[in-house]
Amino acid sequence: MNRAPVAFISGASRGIGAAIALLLAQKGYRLALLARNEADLRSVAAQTRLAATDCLCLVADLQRPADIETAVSRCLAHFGRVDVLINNAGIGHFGPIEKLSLEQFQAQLQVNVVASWLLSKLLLPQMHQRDHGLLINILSDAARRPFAGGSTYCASKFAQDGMFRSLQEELKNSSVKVSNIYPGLVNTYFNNKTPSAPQPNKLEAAEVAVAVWDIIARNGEPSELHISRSH
Ligand code: NJP
Repeated sequence: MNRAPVAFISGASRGIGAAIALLLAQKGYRLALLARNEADLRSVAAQTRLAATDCLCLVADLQRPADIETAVSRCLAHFGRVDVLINNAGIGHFGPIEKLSLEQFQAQLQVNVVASWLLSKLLLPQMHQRDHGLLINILSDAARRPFAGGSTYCASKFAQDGMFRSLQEELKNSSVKVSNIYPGLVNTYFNNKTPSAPQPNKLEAAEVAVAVWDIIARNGEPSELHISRSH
């Protein structure tokens, strides 16, 4: 029986999620990678397999609860367990409220808030059963810092913050841990077709991945981590 631990990473087709996948593959993790873009997902999976990891691609749209349920079922059927859930996927719609649509706000809440709640709900029972597990959530400094043009993004990140801090309270007497990471700006594709131009005030996705690994290596400590370059 393969005893290598399993990580489930949402939003693993690029950016921070892909960087986490590559690092965890090097650390000996088996991986379930979720995103919509199958070609991008397979390209990340191919890179993780260079580290000889067992990697399952889960093509799913986090705006669709049925996709999420199918992805979790496929993952548990394949691996039998998930040790670490990384709620990373996120979208951002920015701008004055008059320029934003209700559909954008709803998508923002669905992907960032509802999907990470549902993934946690579906994967927690098997963690409780084994009395072992870790949830790592990629939030944002925008979860504590409102800014002009951030009405929908900040709403989603404040909501995730409240949700996962509540979950920390709910699980405080359990062996399952919840840790929240609050990055500042990161050099990724976020909201773009191409990666943003590297800027010295931005973190690299690989630095966020290292923070994730440090938390895994310390079994969920710290429960809250803020990382950024200067703004
Ligand atoms: O973004 P990006 P990041 N269903 O755009 C996936 C937070 N953060 O890595 O579906 C399923 O490169 C998408 O895949 P695809 C941020 O809020 C960032 O920067 O194939 N998957 C891709 O893999 C977010 O929570 C910054 O398009 C969906 C991934 O999500 C996290 O970091 C600063 C999906 C997004 O990759 C990762 O963002 C900060 C859907 N409906 C916090 N929609 C920053 N970059 O500056 C998207 O404080 N995905």
